[in-house]
Order: sequence, then structure tokens, then C-alpha cells
Amino acid sequence: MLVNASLLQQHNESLLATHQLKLAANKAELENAEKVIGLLSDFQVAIPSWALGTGGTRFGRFSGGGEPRDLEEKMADVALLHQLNRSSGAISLHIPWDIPGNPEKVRTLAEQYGLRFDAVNSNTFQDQPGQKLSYKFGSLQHVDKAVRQQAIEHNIEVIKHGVELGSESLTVWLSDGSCFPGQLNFRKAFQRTLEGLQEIYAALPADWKMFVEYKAFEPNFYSMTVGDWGQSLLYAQKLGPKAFTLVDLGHHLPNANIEQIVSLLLMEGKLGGFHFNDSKYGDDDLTVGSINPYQLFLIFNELVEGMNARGMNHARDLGWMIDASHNVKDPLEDLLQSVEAIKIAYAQALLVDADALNAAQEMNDVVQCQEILQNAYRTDVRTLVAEASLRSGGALQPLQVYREAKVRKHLIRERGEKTVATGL
Ligand code: PSV
Ligand code: MN
Repeated sequence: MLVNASLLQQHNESLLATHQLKLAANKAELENAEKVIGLLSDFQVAIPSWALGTGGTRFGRFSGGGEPRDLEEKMADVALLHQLNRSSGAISLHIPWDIPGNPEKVRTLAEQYGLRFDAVNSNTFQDQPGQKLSYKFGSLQHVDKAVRQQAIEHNIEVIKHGVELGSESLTVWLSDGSCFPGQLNFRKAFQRTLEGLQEIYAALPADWKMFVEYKAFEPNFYSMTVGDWGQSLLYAQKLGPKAFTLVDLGHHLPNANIEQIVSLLLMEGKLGGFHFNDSKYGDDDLTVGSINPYQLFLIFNELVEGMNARGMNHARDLGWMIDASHNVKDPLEDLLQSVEAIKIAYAQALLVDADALNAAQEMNDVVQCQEILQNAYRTDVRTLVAEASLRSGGALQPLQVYREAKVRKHLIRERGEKTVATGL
């Protein structure tokens, strides 16, 4: 469902006077306010098709009502988010959770909603009903060539689905690894994985990218065959110019300096994409910016600095995606919060005085360096984010409209209380 246009308009009108006062104050204080609003309007973050239903843990899942029952309903949910914030104009599909049965129909629907298809994601971390060989002991790393072949073929199949929908990248996340010392020969596991990735890489269309996503642990708890950015970069370098590292914020060991990783990957031209989420302990699923917004800002600061250094287009040259799971929140509300947090961190990073920071760094003026960063971080940019949304036809306060329109109640009425979306 989409929100009634007059309700959206009423909402914006009711907040407009206060909004304009705040905007005038922002513009008086920030000389690049207009530029920030323009960049925010261009910025789009893909919504993962697997995050539109309620998530769970191995201990249980508490289903929310009105979850999307198929891909079409998932697209309708993303379209609603995009209507409200104008920054969720893309969807990232996970295969086989969301196989587009009728690609032509799905593509037409996406066009109607103004959505595009971002990276397609393969899945060799679960066994599917009727699947011939098991991934219990890994997929591309497996000792049995037939299992490796099955995983390669699956990835090639995923590329084909992506081509039909107009995607331009494949994200490969492997759960491969080992649970106990001695279980695996690390070198053999690496080599086999590399050979598999090479075959998949060879099947990529000319204008496609391959993202190699790393994760420190889970589901394997002793070693992961793509366990950190070093291993991912190694694969990406060996594969070739179409292969890149994908950084998922929740996939690091505690206290890892993710901003430094981002900076160096950009320097090497090997940062491809992002999965946004937040985490407190060892999870990769919490709402973006809910635990450590300063870290998110520092990451965006390196992203902006590094992309500018390479003359990259902020909105288009990297794959921006959310990857989270919502166990206790309405997924759509959680996603609105996540996109908002991303835009806030991006806007704050755009406020960093790069020349002054560079000068302070060259003078070893540590105190001034911190002042410059924190001055940007402590600026309230929410009005700039709201203005970008308003100018693009969205809501000043997307979450508020979502609640005013009682979207979840309508979705429950339409889809039922007990629906379960595909995903984890
Ligand atoms: C693995 O934890 C991961 O981050 C990968 O991106 C998967 O595709 C996704 O989560 C599955 O939920
Ligand atoms: Mn991920």
C-alpha cells in the first residue's frame, strides 16, 4: 500500500512553519547547507528483501502481523518506504528466498514504483528442500568437487535472475569455515574457494561487479574462509577488476577500526559495497545508528574523504544496502529509522571541514583535529535531511506519517495476522 497523498501533504503542511525556521537557522550557520541537501536527495540505500519480515534467533521468532507474503508484497513495502523518505529506491534480492517467478511482471512493477534492483545475493549457507548435496561442511570450500560445483551453478543462476531484473552486481557471502581446530586445511579451503569464485566471476556480465562479503564468525566459530577484510581483499585482487570487498558493519571482531578499513579499501579502489546495521556484542542485526552513531559518522567521514580523493560519485559508485533483522520492532519502522540514521551520518560527514582537518593533521594539532570532527558530528542535521526528503516529494517526518497512516494496521487487515515473510 501507499500512503494517501493528501495525508502526506497535510503532514508536511502541519510541520512546515517550524521546519522553515529551523532551515533558515541551519542555512545561516552552515555555508554548504544547499550542497548537503542536494547530495542527500541523490543518496539511495537499497532495502534487502529479507528484512521486510520479522527476524528471529535460533531460540525463536515472534512473528509480526501483515508481513509480505511474496516478492510483489515486499516490493510494495519498499515502495512505501521510498514514498515516505525518497531514499529507499532500490531493493536487494536474496535467492532463493525471493526468486522472481515472472521477471517481466516484477520489472514492470518496479518501474511503476520507481524502484531499481540492487545487488543480488546468493545463498549457499542453507540447504533448500530438494537440494541434491548438503552445505553442512561448506560450499565453495567443500572437499567434494560436486558440492563446489553445485554452489558455483547456484551463483550463476543468481546472476541470471539479476540480469533479468536489471541488477548490476552479485554479493557472495559464504558461511564456509570450520568449527574446530584441525577440521580444515586453511590453504586448501582458500584455494578451492578462490577457484569457485573464479568460475562465478567468469560468468559475470561485462558491466557487473562482484562483492565478496567477509564475516569474522557465525555460523562457523573457529575459522571463516572469508573471515576478514584481508581475506576478502585477497580474493578480490586475485579475481580481477570486477571484484570488490563488501563491508558489513556487524561482521568485525569487537572494537575493530572499521573506518580505517574503509579508508584503505577505497585507497586500493577495492571497496565495492556496504551492508549497514549496528551491533553491541556479536550480532549484525541492530538498527543502524542505534548503538554507536559516532562510529557510523567516522566511517562516513572516511567514505566521503576517500570517495572525493578518487573523484567518485557518492550516490552511484558504491553499493549502499541495509542488512539487518528486526526481532522486536515493526520492520518498516526499523528500516525508516535506519535510513534516517544513514542520512544523518552522511550529512554530518559532509560538514567536516576537510581542508582545515588536513592542515591540522599536517601540524600534528591533535586537539584541533578532534574539534573539527566533533564539531561536524555535534551539528544537528535533521532539518537538512527533512528538507531533502520534502524537496523530493517525501515526508518531513517519514516515521510519523507511517504511524499517522496506521500502515501496519492496514497491512494486517490486507495480508492477515499470521503471515510469514521468507528470509532468516
Ligand atoms: C550474513 O550474516 C549476511 O550479512 C549476508 O549478507 C547474508 O546475505 C545476510 O546476512 C543474510 O541475512
Ligand atoms: Mn551482510
